[in-house]
Amino acid sequence: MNKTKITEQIKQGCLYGIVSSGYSQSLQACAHALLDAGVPIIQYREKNKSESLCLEEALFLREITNKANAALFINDYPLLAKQVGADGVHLGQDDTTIAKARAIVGEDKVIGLSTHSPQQADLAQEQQVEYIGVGPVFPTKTKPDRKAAGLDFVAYAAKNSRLPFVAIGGITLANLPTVLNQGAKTVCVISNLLEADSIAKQARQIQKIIQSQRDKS
Ligand code: TZP
Ligand code: MG
Repeated sequence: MNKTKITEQIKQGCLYGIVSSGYSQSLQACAHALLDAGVPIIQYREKNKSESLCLEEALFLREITNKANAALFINDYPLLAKQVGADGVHLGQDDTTIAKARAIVGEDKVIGLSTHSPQQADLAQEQQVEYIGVGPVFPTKTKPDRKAAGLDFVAYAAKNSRLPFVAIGGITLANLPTVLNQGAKTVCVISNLLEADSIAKQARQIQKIIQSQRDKS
């Protein structure tokens, strides 16, 4: 998918899905469910798998995201993103530098950068990235070592970030309106989606709330 279209989508507001193993359904089933629900962006996030398995899974995700006309991002690994023709790579503060990642993925791909404080969000504005992650908004077992940055950080990003941002961390169907009320447009949800009885149904409900907030503005 086109880089401008993806960044515009993040700016306007959408659900950003992440697939990861360790949930009751397979990675493949999780991805299919998210795409069936029309989730436009999927990130592949695996921390402890072999390179060959990551390649196999990322290629599978590329195939099905292409069919669904959805964007695919790879967490942490610019080389893998390049190898599978992903739309971009998502980096944390301690991952490969933006310059190195850019040299690998190229100018026409999206780079996202996680930020955890207003100071990091400010610094990111000067970097060659297309969007920032903002969080964790709430404490989350998906990233237990990282203290919650809070709803105030979402409000700060909404007010000050020229880059589109994705609010992440502990977001659920129940607390989503609070996050959107702070000015978030796009949210990323992992456990509240992947642990749902019906991932597709949960994704549709979350997207309905995002859409109704968009309709108001
Ligand atoms: N970065 C900040 S919080 C987080 C990441 C990857 C985890 C989000 O997962 P969940 O389950 O939606 O809280
Ligand atoms: Mg990372």
